[in-house]
Amino acid sequence: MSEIFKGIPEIRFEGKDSKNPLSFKFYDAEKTVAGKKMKEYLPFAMAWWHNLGAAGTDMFGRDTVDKSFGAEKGTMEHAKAKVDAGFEFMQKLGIEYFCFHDVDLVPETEDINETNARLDEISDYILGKMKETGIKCLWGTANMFSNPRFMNGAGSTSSADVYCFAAAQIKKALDLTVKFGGRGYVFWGGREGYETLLNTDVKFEQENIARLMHLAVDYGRKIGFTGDFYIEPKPKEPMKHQYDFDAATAIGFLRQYGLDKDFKLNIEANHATLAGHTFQHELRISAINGMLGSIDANQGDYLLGWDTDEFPFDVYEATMCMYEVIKAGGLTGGFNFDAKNRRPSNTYEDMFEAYILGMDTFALGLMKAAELIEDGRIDENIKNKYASFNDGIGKKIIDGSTSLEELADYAASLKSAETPASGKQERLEGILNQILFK
Ligand code: XLS
Ligand code: CA
Ligand code: CA
Repeated sequence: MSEIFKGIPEIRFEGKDSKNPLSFKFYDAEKTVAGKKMKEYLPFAMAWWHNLGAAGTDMFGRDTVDKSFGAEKGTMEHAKAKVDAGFEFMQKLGIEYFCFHDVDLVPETEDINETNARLDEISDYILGKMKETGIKCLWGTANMFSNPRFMNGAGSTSSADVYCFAAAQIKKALDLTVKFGGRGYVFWGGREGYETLLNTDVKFEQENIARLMHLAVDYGRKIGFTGDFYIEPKPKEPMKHQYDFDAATAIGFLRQYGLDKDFKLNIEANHATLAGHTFQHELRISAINGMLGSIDANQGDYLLGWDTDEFPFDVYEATMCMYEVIKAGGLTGGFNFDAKNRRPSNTYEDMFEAYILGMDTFALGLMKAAELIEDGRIDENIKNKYASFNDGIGKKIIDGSTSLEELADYAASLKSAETPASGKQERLEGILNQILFK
Protein backbone atom coordinates (compact mmCIF):
# COMPACT_ATOMS: atom_id res chain seq x y z
CA MET A 1 0.00 0.00 0.00
CA SER A 2 1.47 3.32 -1.03
CA GLU A 3 1.96 6.27 1.27
CA ILE A 4 -0.89 8.80 1.11
CA PHE A 5 0.54 11.68 3.12
CA LYS A 6 3.77 11.88 1.19
CA GLY A 7 6.48 14.09 2.60
CA ILE A 8 4.91 14.10 6.06
CA PRO A 9 7.17 12.30 8.52
CA GLU A 10 6.30 10.71 11.85
CA ILE A 11 5.61 13.58 14.19
CA ARG A 12 8.04 13.73 17.10
CA PHE A 13 8.40 15.74 20.26
CA GLU A 14 11.01 18.45 19.73
CA GLY A 15 10.30 20.73 22.68
CA LYS A 16 8.88 24.19 23.13
CA ASP A 17 11.58 26.04 21.24
CA SER A 18 11.26 24.04 18.04
CA LYS A 19 10.22 26.00 14.97
CA ASN A 20 9.39 22.85 13.01
CA PRO A 21 5.62 23.01 12.36
CA LEU A 22 5.52 19.21 12.02
CA SER A 23 6.70 18.52 15.55
CA PHE A 24 5.18 18.45 19.02
CA LYS A 25 6.25 21.34 21.21
CA PHE A 26 4.55 20.08 24.40
CA TYR A 27 3.10 16.61 23.81
CA ASP A 28 5.71 14.14 24.94
CA ALA A 29 3.81 10.82 25.10
CA GLU A 30 6.11 9.06 27.57
CA LYS A 31 6.67 12.00 29.93
CA THR A 32 5.23 11.53 33.42
CA VAL A 33 2.88 14.24 34.66
CA ALA A 34 0.79 13.97 37.85
CA GLY A 35 1.80 10.35 38.32
CA LYS A 36 0.97 9.02 34.86
CA LYS A 37 2.39 9.10 31.36
CA MET A 38 0.98 11.88 29.19
CA LYS A 39 -0.43 9.36 26.77
CA GLU A 40 -2.28 7.64 29.62
CA TYR A 41 -3.93 10.88 30.71
CA LEU A 42 -4.58 11.82 27.11
CA PRO A 43 -5.94 8.92 25.06
CA PHE A 44 -6.36 10.98 21.90
CA ALA A 45 -8.73 9.86 19.19
CA MET A 46 -9.22 10.74 15.54
CA ALA A 47 -12.80 11.56 14.50
CA TRP A 48 -13.39 9.60 11.32
CA TRP A 49 -16.07 11.98 10.03
CA HIS A 50 -14.18 15.26 10.17
CA ASN A 51 -10.70 14.06 9.44
CA LEU A 52 -11.41 11.63 6.64
CA GLY A 53 -14.73 13.02 5.45
CA ALA A 54 -15.15 16.79 5.90
CA ALA A 55 -13.52 18.55 2.97
CA GLY A 56 -14.25 22.18 3.66
CA THR A 57 -17.79 22.33 2.28
CA ASP A 58 -20.02 24.93 3.89
CA MET A 59 -23.47 26.32 3.08
CA PHE A 60 -21.92 28.69 0.58
CA GLY A 61 -19.33 26.62 -1.20
CA ARG A 62 -18.09 23.18 -2.18
CA ASP A 63 -15.01 21.23 -1.06
CA THR A 64 -11.69 22.99 -0.74
CA VAL A 65 -9.65 19.89 0.21
CA ASP A 66 -9.22 16.74 -1.80
CA LYS A 67 -10.16 13.85 0.46
CA SER A 68 -10.59 11.30 -2.29
CA PHE A 69 -7.28 9.74 -1.22
CA GLY A 70 -6.85 8.50 -4.77
CA ALA A 71 -10.23 6.74 -5.12
CA GLU A 72 -13.60 7.70 -6.51
CA LYS A 73 -15.84 9.10 -3.80
CA GLY A 74 -18.98 7.14 -2.96
CA THR A 75 -17.35 3.75 -3.68
CA MET A 76 -16.05 0.97 -1.45
CA GLU A 77 -12.57 1.68 -2.88
CA HIS A 78 -12.90 5.13 -1.38
CA ALA A 79 -14.09 3.68 1.93
CA LYS A 80 -10.92 1.56 1.96
CA ALA A 81 -8.74 4.47 0.92
CA LYS A 82 -10.13 6.36 3.92
CA VAL A 83 -9.11 3.48 6.18
CA ASP A 84 -5.59 3.52 4.69
CA ALA A 85 -5.38 7.30 5.07
CA GLY A 86 -6.77 7.20 8.61
CA PHE A 87 -4.35 4.57 9.87
CA GLU A 88 -1.37 6.25 8.22
CA PHE A 89 -2.48 9.55 9.76
CA MET A 90 -2.91 8.10 13.27
CA GLN A 91 0.38 6.22 13.09
CA LYS A 92 2.32 9.28 12.00
CA LEU A 93 0.88 11.26 14.89
CA GLY A 94 1.05 8.50 17.50
CA ILE A 95 -2.75 8.63 17.99
CA GLU A 96 -3.95 5.38 19.50
CA TYR A 97 -7.74 5.62 19.09
CA PHE A 98 -10.45 6.49 16.59
CA CYS A 99 -14.17 7.28 16.80
CA PHE A 100 -16.73 6.60 14.08
CA HIS A 101 -20.34 6.79 12.98
CA ASP A 102 -21.62 3.82 10.99
CA VAL A 103 -22.03 5.91 7.84
CA ASP A 104 -18.56 7.43 8.13
CA LEU A 105 -17.17 4.02 7.26
CA VAL A 106 -19.06 3.24 4.06
CA PRO A 107 -21.33 5.06 1.65
CA GLU A 108 -24.90 4.41 2.79
CA THR A 109 -27.19 2.74 0.24
CA GLU A 110 -30.98 2.81 -0.12
CA ASP A 111 -31.20 -0.73 1.28
CA ILE A 112 -30.10 -1.18 4.89
CA ASN A 113 -29.15 -4.81 4.20
CA GLU A 114 -26.70 -3.70 1.57
CA THR A 115 -25.28 -0.98 3.82
CA ASN A 116 -24.80 -3.58 6.55
CA ALA A 117 -23.01 -5.92 4.15
CA ARG A 118 -20.68 -3.04 3.28
CA LEU A 119 -20.10 -2.42 6.98
CA ASP A 120 -19.18 -6.07 7.47
CA GLU A 121 -16.65 -5.84 4.65
CA ILE A 122 -15.05 -2.59 5.78
CA SER A 123 -14.96 -3.59 9.44
CA ASP A 124 -12.96 -6.70 8.56
CA TYR A 125 -10.53 -4.45 6.74
CA ILE A 126 -10.34 -2.02 9.68
CA LEU A 127 -9.87 -4.87 12.15
CA GLY A 128 -6.89 -6.08 10.11
CA LYS A 129 -5.34 -2.62 10.32
CA MET A 130 -6.04 -2.43 14.06
CA LYS A 131 -4.23 -5.70 14.62
CA GLU A 132 -1.32 -4.59 12.47
CA THR A 133 -0.88 -1.21 14.18
CA GLY A 134 -2.23 -1.65 17.72
CA ILE A 135 -4.61 1.29 17.13
CA LYS A 136 -7.88 0.95 19.07
CA CYS A 137 -11.44 2.20 18.99
CA LEU A 138 -12.51 4.83 21.53
CA TRP A 139 -16.21 4.83 20.68
CA GLY A 140 -18.72 4.12 18.01
CA THR A 141 -22.09 5.64 17.24
CA ALA A 142 -24.91 5.53 14.72
CA ASN A 143 -25.65 8.53 12.56
CA MET A 144 -29.37 8.98 13.15
CA PHE A 145 -29.60 12.52 11.91
CA SER A 146 -28.39 12.82 8.28
CA ASN A 147 -30.82 10.53 6.49
CA PRO A 148 -34.13 12.30 5.65
CA ARG A 149 -36.04 9.53 7.44
CA PHE A 150 -34.79 11.01 10.71
CA MET A 151 -36.21 14.47 10.07
CA ASN A 152 -38.60 14.08 13.04
CA GLY A 153 -35.98 12.42 15.21
CA ALA A 154 -34.77 8.84 15.74
CA GLY A 155 -35.87 7.72 19.22
CA SER A 156 -38.25 10.68 19.21
CA THR A 157 -39.64 10.10 15.74
CA SER A 158 -43.35 10.12 14.99
CA SER A 159 -42.97 6.99 12.83
CA ALA A 160 -42.72 3.49 14.31
CA ASP A 161 -41.03 2.30 11.10
CA VAL A 162 -38.34 4.95 11.39
CA TYR A 163 -37.89 3.99 15.05
CA CYS A 164 -37.08 0.46 13.85
CA PHE A 165 -34.50 1.84 11.41
CA ALA A 166 -32.90 3.71 14.30
CA ALA A 167 -32.88 0.47 16.29
CA ALA A 168 -31.33 -1.38 13.35
CA GLN A 169 -28.57 1.19 13.00
CA ILE A 170 -27.82 1.15 16.73
CA LYS A 171 -27.69 -2.65 16.67
CA LYS A 172 -25.21 -2.63 13.81
CA ALA A 173 -23.11 0.18 15.29
CA LEU A 174 -22.97 -1.73 18.58
CA ASP A 175 -21.92 -4.87 16.71
CA LEU A 176 -19.09 -2.87 15.12
CA THR A 177 -18.09 -1.24 18.41
CA VAL A 178 -17.84 -4.66 20.04
CA LYS A 179 -15.98 -6.07 17.03
CA PHE A 180 -13.44 -3.23 17.42
CA GLY A 181 -13.29 -3.60 21.23
CA GLY A 182 -14.47 0.03 21.66
CA ARG A 183 -14.36 1.68 25.06
CA GLY A 184 -17.70 3.40 24.65
CA TYR A 185 -20.86 3.90 22.63
CA VAL A 186 -22.26 7.40 22.07
CA PHE A 187 -25.77 8.74 21.70
CA TRP A 188 -25.71 12.25 20.37
CA GLY A 189 -29.34 13.26 19.94
CA GLY A 190 -28.87 14.96 16.60
CA ARG A 191 -32.55 15.35 15.87
CA GLU A 192 -33.92 14.40 19.27
CA GLY A 193 -35.69 17.65 19.99
CA TYR A 194 -38.29 19.88 18.45
CA GLU A 195 -39.03 23.13 16.68
CA THR A 196 -42.52 23.82 18.02
CA LEU A 197 -44.79 22.44 20.73
CA LEU A 198 -47.72 22.93 18.35
CA ASN A 199 -46.84 19.54 16.84
CA THR A 200 -44.85 17.82 19.60
CA ASP A 201 -45.63 15.50 22.53
CA VAL A 202 -42.46 15.97 24.58
CA LYS A 203 -43.26 13.35 27.23
CA PHE A 204 -44.05 10.70 24.63
CA GLU A 205 -40.87 11.48 22.69
CA GLN A 206 -38.62 11.41 25.75
CA GLU A 207 -40.09 8.13 26.94
CA ASN A 208 -39.52 6.61 23.52
CA ILE A 209 -35.89 7.76 23.49
CA ALA A 210 -35.41 6.13 26.90
CA ARG A 211 -37.02 2.91 25.64
CA LEU A 212 -34.59 2.83 22.72
CA MET A 213 -31.64 3.38 25.04
CA HIS A 214 -32.79 0.55 27.30
CA LEU A 215 -33.07 -1.74 24.30
CA ALA A 216 -29.56 -0.70 23.25
CA VAL A 217 -28.17 -1.43 26.73
CA ASP A 218 -29.87 -4.85 26.84
CA TYR A 219 -28.51 -5.77 23.41
CA GLY A 220 -25.06 -4.34 24.08
CA ARG A 221 -24.65 -6.27 27.32
CA LYS A 222 -25.93 -9.42 25.61
CA ILE A 223 -23.26 -9.28 22.93
CA GLY A 224 -20.49 -8.57 25.44
CA PHE A 225 -20.17 -4.79 25.39
CA THR A 226 -18.64 -3.94 28.76
CA GLY A 227 -17.85 -0.28 28.10
CA ASP A 228 -19.89 2.79 28.93
CA PHE A 229 -22.79 4.18 26.99
CA TYR A 230 -22.61 7.95 26.69
CA ILE A 231 -25.04 10.75 26.09
CA GLU A 232 -23.37 13.70 24.41
CA PRO A 233 -25.29 16.83 25.43
CA LYS A 234 -25.84 19.71 23.03
CA PRO A 235 -28.34 22.53 23.50
CA LYS A 236 -29.28 23.45 19.94
CA GLU A 237 -28.45 22.84 16.30
CA PRO A 238 -29.91 21.11 14.43
CA MET A 239 -33.09 21.35 16.52
CA LYS A 240 -34.13 24.56 18.24
CA HIS A 241 -34.78 22.63 21.45
CA GLN A 242 -32.52 19.63 21.90
CA TYR A 243 -33.61 17.25 24.67
CA ASP A 244 -30.03 16.72 25.91
CA PHE A 245 -29.49 20.44 26.48
CA ASP A 246 -26.53 20.16 28.86
CA ALA A 247 -24.92 17.83 31.39
CA ALA A 248 -27.42 18.54 34.16
CA THR A 249 -30.38 17.93 31.85
CA ALA A 250 -28.91 14.69 30.50
CA ILE A 251 -28.12 13.43 34.01
CA GLY A 252 -31.70 14.16 35.10
CA PHE A 253 -33.00 12.25 32.07
CA LEU A 254 -30.74 9.26 32.71
CA ARG A 255 -31.84 9.06 36.35
CA GLN A 256 -35.50 9.59 35.55
CA TYR A 257 -35.49 6.60 33.21
CA GLY A 258 -33.16 4.30 35.17
CA LEU A 259 -30.29 4.51 32.69
CA ASP A 260 -27.70 6.04 35.01
CA LYS A 261 -25.90 2.78 35.81
CA ASP A 262 -24.98 2.12 32.20
CA PHE A 263 -24.49 5.66 30.93
CA LYS A 264 -21.98 8.42 31.45
CA LEU A 265 -21.54 11.63 29.49
CA ASN A 266 -19.37 12.57 26.56
CA ILE A 267 -18.74 16.27 27.07
CA GLU A 268 -17.93 18.39 24.03
CA ALA A 269 -16.32 21.77 24.69
CA ASN A 270 -18.15 23.51 21.84
CA HIS A 271 -21.52 22.19 23.03
CA ALA A 272 -20.82 23.45 26.54
CA THR A 273 -20.33 27.01 25.37
CA LEU A 274 -23.39 26.80 23.11
CA ALA A 275 -25.36 25.93 26.25
CA GLY A 276 -24.08 29.10 27.91
CA HIS A 277 -21.70 27.18 30.16
CA THR A 278 -17.96 26.90 30.34
CA PHE A 279 -16.38 23.62 29.31
CA GLN A 280 -15.16 23.26 32.89
CA HIS A 281 -18.68 23.69 34.28
CA GLU A 282 -19.97 20.79 32.19
CA LEU A 283 -17.03 18.61 33.23
CA ARG A 284 -17.52 19.45 36.91
CA ILE A 285 -21.26 18.73 36.82
CA SER A 286 -20.54 15.38 35.16
CA ALA A 287 -17.71 14.51 37.54
CA ILE A 288 -19.57 15.25 40.78
CA ASN A 289 -22.40 13.04 39.57
CA GLY A 290 -20.03 10.18 38.71
CA MET A 291 -20.80 10.66 35.02
CA LEU A 292 -17.62 12.02 33.49
CA GLY A 293 -16.97 9.50 30.74
CA SER A 294 -15.28 10.96 27.70
CA ILE A 295 -14.46 14.27 26.04
CA ASP A 296 -14.94 15.69 22.56
CA ALA A 297 -11.93 17.97 22.46
CA ASN A 298 -12.62 21.01 20.33
CA GLN A 299 -13.58 24.63 20.83
CA GLY A 300 -16.21 27.02 19.56
CA ASP A 301 -16.05 30.67 18.68
CA TYR A 302 -17.54 33.05 21.23
CA LEU A 303 -18.59 35.41 18.44
CA LEU A 304 -20.58 32.77 16.55
CA GLY A 305 -23.76 31.07 17.70
CA TRP A 306 -23.19 27.69 16.11
CA ASP A 307 -21.07 24.58 16.41
CA THR A 308 -17.82 25.54 14.69
CA ASP A 309 -15.85 22.44 15.84
CA GLU A 310 -12.48 24.19 15.84
CA PHE A 311 -9.26 22.57 16.92
CA PRO A 312 -8.60 23.56 20.52
CA PHE A 313 -5.86 26.11 21.12
CA ASP A 314 -7.20 27.85 24.21
CA VAL A 315 -4.72 26.82 26.91
CA TYR A 316 -6.76 28.42 29.67
CA GLU A 317 -9.75 26.17 28.84
CA ALA A 318 -7.57 23.11 28.34
CA THR A 319 -5.92 23.73 31.72
CA MET A 320 -9.24 23.95 33.52
CA CYS A 321 -10.40 20.85 31.66
CA MET A 322 -7.34 18.90 32.72
CA TYR A 323 -7.73 20.20 36.28
CA GLU A 324 -11.11 18.44 36.32
CA VAL A 325 -9.73 15.33 34.65
CA ILE A 326 -6.81 14.97 37.07
CA LYS A 327 -9.15 15.51 40.04
CA ALA A 328 -11.43 12.82 38.63
CA GLY A 329 -8.46 10.43 38.44
CA GLY A 330 -8.41 10.42 34.61
CA LEU A 331 -11.01 9.36 32.09
CA THR A 332 -12.31 5.90 31.29
CA GLY A 333 -12.99 7.34 27.82
CA GLY A 334 -10.62 9.64 25.99
CA PHE A 335 -10.15 12.85 24.01
CA ASN A 336 -11.79 12.72 20.63
CA PHE A 337 -10.85 15.58 18.32
CA ASP A 338 -14.34 16.29 17.06
CA ALA A 339 -12.84 19.16 15.11
CA LYS A 340 -12.19 20.19 11.54
CA ASN A 341 -9.74 22.41 9.75
CA ARG A 342 -11.01 25.83 8.76
CA ARG A 343 -12.14 25.93 5.12
CA PRO A 344 -9.07 27.75 3.84
CA SER A 345 -6.70 25.31 5.62
CA ASN A 346 -6.86 22.99 2.67
CA THR A 347 -3.69 20.92 2.56
CA TYR A 348 -2.76 17.56 4.03
CA GLU A 349 -0.12 19.38 6.04
CA ASP A 350 -2.90 21.45 7.63
CA MET A 351 -4.62 18.25 8.76
CA PHE A 352 -1.49 17.24 10.66
CA GLU A 353 -0.83 20.70 12.05
CA ALA A 354 -4.40 20.84 13.38
CA TYR A 355 -3.90 17.63 15.37
CA ILE A 356 -0.48 18.80 16.54
CA LEU A 357 -2.13 22.00 17.79
CA GLY A 358 -4.87 20.09 19.62
CA MET A 359 -2.51 17.55 21.17
CA ASP A 360 -0.03 20.22 22.24
CA THR A 361 -2.84 22.32 23.73
CA PHE A 362 -4.05 19.46 25.91
CA ALA A 363 -0.50 18.47 26.84
CA LEU A 364 0.11 22.05 27.98
CA GLY A 365 -3.23 22.01 29.79
CA LEU A 366 -2.24 18.79 31.56
CA MET A 367 1.12 20.18 32.69
CA LYS A 368 -0.38 23.48 33.83
CA ALA A 369 -3.24 21.79 35.66
CA ALA A 370 -0.75 19.55 37.45
CA GLU A 371 1.24 22.65 38.46
CA LEU A 372 -1.92 24.34 39.68
CA ILE A 373 -2.77 21.38 41.86
CA GLU A 374 0.82 21.03 43.06
CA ASP A 375 0.92 24.76 43.89
CA GLY A 376 -2.09 24.17 46.11
CA ARG A 377 -3.26 27.77 46.56
CA ILE A 378 -6.51 27.31 44.63
CA ASP A 379 -7.47 24.16 46.53
CA GLU A 380 -6.40 25.68 49.82
CA ASN A 381 -8.64 28.68 49.24
CA ILE A 382 -11.62 26.46 48.52
CA LYS A 383 -10.94 24.38 51.61
CA ASN A 384 -10.75 27.48 53.80
CA LYS A 385 -13.85 28.99 52.24
CA TYR A 386 -16.08 26.31 53.77
CA ALA A 387 -14.16 25.92 57.06
CA SER A 388 -17.14 27.05 59.13
CA PHE A 389 -18.70 23.65 58.40
CA ASN A 390 -15.79 21.78 60.01
CA ASP A 391 -17.02 22.06 63.60
CA GLY A 392 -19.72 23.50 65.80
CA ILE A 393 -23.10 24.19 64.22
CA GLY A 394 -21.61 23.82 60.75
CA LYS A 395 -20.57 20.24 61.46
CA LYS A 396 -24.04 19.44 62.80
CA ILE A 397 -25.49 20.61 59.47
CA ILE A 398 -23.12 18.35 57.54
CA ASP A 399 -23.78 15.39 59.86
CA GLY A 400 -27.51 15.85 59.50
CA SER A 401 -27.83 16.02 63.30
CA THR A 402 -29.77 19.25 63.58
CA SER A 403 -33.18 20.72 62.85
CA LEU A 404 -34.50 23.88 61.29
CA GLU A 405 -35.58 25.04 64.77
CA GLU A 406 -32.08 24.56 66.19
CA LEU A 407 -30.55 26.53 63.32
CA ALA A 408 -33.10 29.28 63.80
CA ASP A 409 -32.35 29.40 67.55
CA TYR A 410 -28.64 29.54 66.79
CA ALA A 411 -29.17 32.47 64.40
CA ALA A 412 -31.32 34.19 67.01
CA SER A 413 -28.53 33.81 69.61
CA LEU A 414 -26.07 35.49 67.21
CA LYS A 415 -28.51 38.30 66.45
CA SER A 416 -26.71 39.09 63.18
CA ALA A 417 -24.26 37.14 61.00
CA GLU A 418 -20.86 38.37 59.92
CA THR A 419 -20.36 38.74 56.18
CA PRO A 420 -18.45 35.66 54.93
CA ALA A 421 -14.76 36.05 54.06
CA SER A 422 -13.77 37.47 50.67
CA GLY A 423 -14.06 35.14 47.66
CA LYS A 424 -10.59 36.35 46.51
CA GLN A 425 -11.51 35.87 42.86
CA GLU A 426 -8.99 38.33 41.46
CA ARG A 427 -6.17 36.89 43.55
CA LEU A 428 -7.02 33.40 42.29
CA GLU A 429 -7.20 34.54 38.68
CA GLY A 430 -3.79 36.11 39.19
CA ILE A 431 -2.43 32.81 40.52
CA LEU A 432 -3.78 31.05 37.46
CA ASN A 433 -2.03 33.53 35.16
CA GLN A 434 1.15 33.29 37.19
CA ILE A 435 1.20 29.54 36.70
CA LEU A 436 0.10 29.62 33.07
CA PHE A 437 2.77 32.07 32.02
CA LYS A 438 5.72 31.20 34.20
C1 XLS B 1 -22.43 17.06 16.54
C2 XLS B 1 -21.83 16.06 17.40
C3 XLS B 1 -21.53 14.73 16.75
C4 XLS B 1 -21.31 13.66 17.78
C5 XLS B 1 -21.37 12.27 17.26
O1 XLS B 1 -22.52 18.23 16.87
O2 XLS B 1 -20.69 16.64 17.97
O3 XLS B 1 -20.46 14.83 15.89
O4 XLS B 1 -20.08 13.82 18.45
O5 XLS B 1 -22.54 12.02 16.59
CA1 CA C 1 -19.20 15.71 19.30
CA1 CA D 1 -19.95 19.45 17.64
